[in-house]
Amino acid sequence: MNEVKVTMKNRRASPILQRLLFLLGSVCLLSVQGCAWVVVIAAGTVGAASGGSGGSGGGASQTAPTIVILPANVGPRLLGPINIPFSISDQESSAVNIVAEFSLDGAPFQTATPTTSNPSLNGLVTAPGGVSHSFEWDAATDLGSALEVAGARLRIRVQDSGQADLTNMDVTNSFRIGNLPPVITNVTPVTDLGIAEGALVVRLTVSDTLGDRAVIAGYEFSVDNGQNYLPIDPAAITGGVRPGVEIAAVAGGVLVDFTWDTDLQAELNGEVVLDTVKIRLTPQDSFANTDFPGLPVESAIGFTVDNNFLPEVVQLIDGVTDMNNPVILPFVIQDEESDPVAVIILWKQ
Ligand SMILES: [Ca+2]
Ligand SMILES: [Ca+2]
Ligand SMILES: [Ca+2]
Repeated sequence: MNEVKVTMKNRRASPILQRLLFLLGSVCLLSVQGCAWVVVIAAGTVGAASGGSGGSGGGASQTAPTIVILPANVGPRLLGPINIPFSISDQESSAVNIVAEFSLDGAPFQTATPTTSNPSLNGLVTAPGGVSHSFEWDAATDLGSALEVAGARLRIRVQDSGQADLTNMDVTNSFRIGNLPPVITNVTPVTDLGIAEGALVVRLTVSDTLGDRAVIAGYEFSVDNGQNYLPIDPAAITGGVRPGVEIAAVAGGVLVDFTWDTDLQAELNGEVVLDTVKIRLTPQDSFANTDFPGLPVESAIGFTVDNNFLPEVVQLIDGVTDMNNPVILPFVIQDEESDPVAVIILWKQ
């Protein structure tokens, strides 16, 4: 009660205000516990009426707390708990309350769900030089079924405990949350009449919804119509998107290719000398230095790889002509793959 009287004397309150304060004093008589609370409200009201600003300090007036989110630039985050550190300064070191809100891709701000481990949003300690706190946002809950958002912003508004003013705030930059892996489509070996021989160009389309860079993490082939796959030897992959080469994928897809040396593959493990083959490729996202493998995609149809060389007669020794004995004709056959061969012998006069 004493504090109310002093405030009135200093500020020369108007008759209307004097009556208001008298009423407030009466409320205090009815409830001793409520007195301190009413005095604070009354003092703040008088300060505003006399033109005092929130930032002037001094006397019983309250300056509004200020908040700074740190760091200034929030980088991309994986979908999950997102920790946003901030600092709150208050001239009177008042306990403060915060309200955390988020906005996705420019939509209006709405309440951000704190994680269960996040400390209370009320009664945060402050100091004139600032006190560090953090807000842990349960972004996965608020994003619902969205696994990837290009532009999220989080803002935190702050008020002195018991004050209604929430105008002081800070907002993050627009940052990205989550990731969808890249997608490969249209794996198409470029063959002549469906038959590949030697170096085979394989074309494919790679897309990523947010344009992340991608690599092909798995190159495989199958000779049993896709039941089992074997790795394509890295030494047999050249050009274009060979292993480790990053692809600047875009949402609409980018057409790329690599060359598979099927002949070298045959030399290395003999699997594709003459076979009906399928190819399977697995993309991987390089976003945030984490592995986001996409689904493996196989070539839609099988194609024939034919690196089987024809046998050759490399030596034929003239037989000895002797009408009384069989004619003996020694010859040498060579085959690159040591295939068994059939021999047809023709003669003419
Ligand atoms: Ca304050
Ligand atoms: Ca991605
Ligand atoms: Ca052969």
